Amino acid sequence: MIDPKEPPPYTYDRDYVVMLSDWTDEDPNVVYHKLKKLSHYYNFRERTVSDAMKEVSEGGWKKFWQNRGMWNDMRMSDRDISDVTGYTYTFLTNGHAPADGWSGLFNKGEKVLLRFINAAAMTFFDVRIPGLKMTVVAADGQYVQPVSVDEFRIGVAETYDVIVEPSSEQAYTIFSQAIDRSGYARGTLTPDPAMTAEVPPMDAAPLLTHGDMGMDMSSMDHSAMGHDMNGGSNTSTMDHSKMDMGGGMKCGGGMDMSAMNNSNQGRMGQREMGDGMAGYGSNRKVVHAETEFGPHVDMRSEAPQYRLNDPGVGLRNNGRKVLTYADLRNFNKTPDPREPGREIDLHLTGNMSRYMWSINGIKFADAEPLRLKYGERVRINLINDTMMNHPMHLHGMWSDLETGDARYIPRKHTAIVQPGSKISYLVTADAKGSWAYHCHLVYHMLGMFRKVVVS
Ligand SMILES: [Cu+2]
Repeated sequence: MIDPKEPPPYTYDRDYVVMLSDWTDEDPNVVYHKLKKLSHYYNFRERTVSDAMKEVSEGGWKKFWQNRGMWNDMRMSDRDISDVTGYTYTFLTNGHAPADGWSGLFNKGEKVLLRFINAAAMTFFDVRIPGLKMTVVAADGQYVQPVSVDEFRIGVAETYDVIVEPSSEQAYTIFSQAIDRSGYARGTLTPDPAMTAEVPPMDAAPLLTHGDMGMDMSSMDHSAMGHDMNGGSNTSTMDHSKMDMGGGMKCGGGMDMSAMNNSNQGRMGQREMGDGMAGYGSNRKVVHAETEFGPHVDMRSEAPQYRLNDPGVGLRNNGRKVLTYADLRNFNKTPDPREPGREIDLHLTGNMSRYMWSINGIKFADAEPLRLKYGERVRINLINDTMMNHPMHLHGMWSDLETGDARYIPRKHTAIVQPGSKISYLVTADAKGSWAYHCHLVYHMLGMFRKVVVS
């Protein structure tokens, strides 16, 4: 443990590191080759006949066909959440499988600091401790203004420090569900090593929405935004005639949105992206580079949005207060208040059926390094043109994540870019040398990777 020079801006009576990870006995090369051959290899959540009958009985045949037709036309699945799942992974808390579980002791009335680290290869976790509020005090090791939550999503390589204050003589479960609900990691906070707590049931497997695919929601019922699509209501309000799904569709398992872009050119050209979102970075319209067109990219977000206050797929409207990036404000003033001198757009791209990943359509092996001038302040806009969450990790320099308040911009080293969304951060190029910049999902980083050179 490295102790800070100055004492932290909070007190606690004891602390634990809580490291979450995913373990498989399969050789990682075997896992990768399975994904290359069949990107859905580990996903058993595709729809079944009984799902379909349930949907029909709830919404009727007409709605059913509208929904299914839409997803099938796009050759996509709204259940495509994780590449590698609990089918092969066991999810661990400090190295312990859920059955035995790790436990940490406390005395009633103590303030316990839990330092969560997501050290998984491929898994996002949704963490909560039923019966306890968690006060988030640091993100990626940097102090933030305290925020009280019931739950938070932690991407691979992110860290969150939270304080809990168990006030009764009982055990509590640290429950960390995998994002696709294919399993969970379990820990216990307890006043007595012999005492454990109930493990809650996992939430339902999440479904992706049209917003998660970066689609324009303006023709949709806005009150429905932010809800997971539940075999029902949303699609029916979409104007299908605006979505030319015809000619441009090829590729299995993916969606070529170029047809859609073309048919919407006029309308999209006038649309200001991110309007009314001051403090959330650039207002420039999203443009897809030439390199983003080709067989190696099977989806481009039509209208990616800043969704900082969106807890993300599977966590929306679950009745709990879930941490979002919009809640993160630096405990201290923005370290470098300069306006950025320039902006760099990086599109996170891929072809999911071929399991190829890239940035701006160019995989690492073919990419030029990203060059920053020593001392400059730049804005990096990350646009997610895929259906997956990507935890983007920049080495060597901080990512000052624009979460809404320019005076207290939180510093992170890893930031989740939600599917079909965009985020921006400011970087002060204060470290000369060559740095790695990549998605932290191990099977994505071969292609979704850039070298950054500061000189
Ligand atoms: Cu990724």
